[in-house]
Amino acid sequence: MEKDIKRAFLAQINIPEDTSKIFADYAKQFEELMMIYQCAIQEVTTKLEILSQEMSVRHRRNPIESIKYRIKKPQSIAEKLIRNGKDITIASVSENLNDVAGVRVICSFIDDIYTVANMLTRQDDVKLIAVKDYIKSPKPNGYRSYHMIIEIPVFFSDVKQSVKVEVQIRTIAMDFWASLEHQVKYKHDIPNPDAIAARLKKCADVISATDEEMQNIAQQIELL
Ligand code: 0O2
Repeated sequence: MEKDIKRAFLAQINIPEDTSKIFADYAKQFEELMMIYQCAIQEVTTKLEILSQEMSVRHRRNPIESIKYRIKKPQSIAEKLIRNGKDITIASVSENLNDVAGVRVICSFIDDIYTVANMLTRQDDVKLIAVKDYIKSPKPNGYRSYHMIIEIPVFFSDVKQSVKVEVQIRTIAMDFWASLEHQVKYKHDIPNPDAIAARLKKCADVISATDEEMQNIAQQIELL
């Protein structure tokens, strides 16, 4: 069943047309897998929305500014599997990729990031698989964000399935930076990319200092 999965991926990214039955079967399996990830995203965003609603009513302020989500595109799924030397099969997607389902939480202050991470991971149906703290250890390019891989149960008509979701938590300023840097990364006709990277790194440092100072001010006026 697995041997020609690549064609199903290609179908998803609309490269060659093929009408064979086997091709349709793989495409269907891929669609089902994406449905499972979509449902997992719904579970996690619902948890976060409930926390946000509760914090708005019961507490002085809500640490969650906004919630975004995305399913990784078939082309990016295939590219990442190839980059990591993994098989291009349906089974390989769930075995080797942790970030097909992605949820991003935007907070005002740095401390809010850790508050939200704790509120989510202490729920007893949330299993924490891995953490990457790019705030305490920023990437060399200046990228800052708190990443968690969590596993949550999704209840279908006949089965309970554990699904991995990548949760990225960052401040408004970190998100602003990451979205420009992401666009730069995928633009290949930039003259003098090293100079742009250096300017972005400078912005990341300014943003980090600003995030810290904003938090200090908020603490001093007892907002936090
Ligand atoms: P997209 O477009 O968001 O799908 P791993 O998954 O652990 O094997 P990986 O993928 O390097 O290894 O994990 P990591 O470092 O946790 O990064 C995962 C995601 O974080 C990326 O997904 C980006 O969304 C974001 N990210 C990480 N580093 C950077 C960075 O330097 N700049 C920006 N703008 N975002 C970053 P994808 O798959 O790269 O992209």
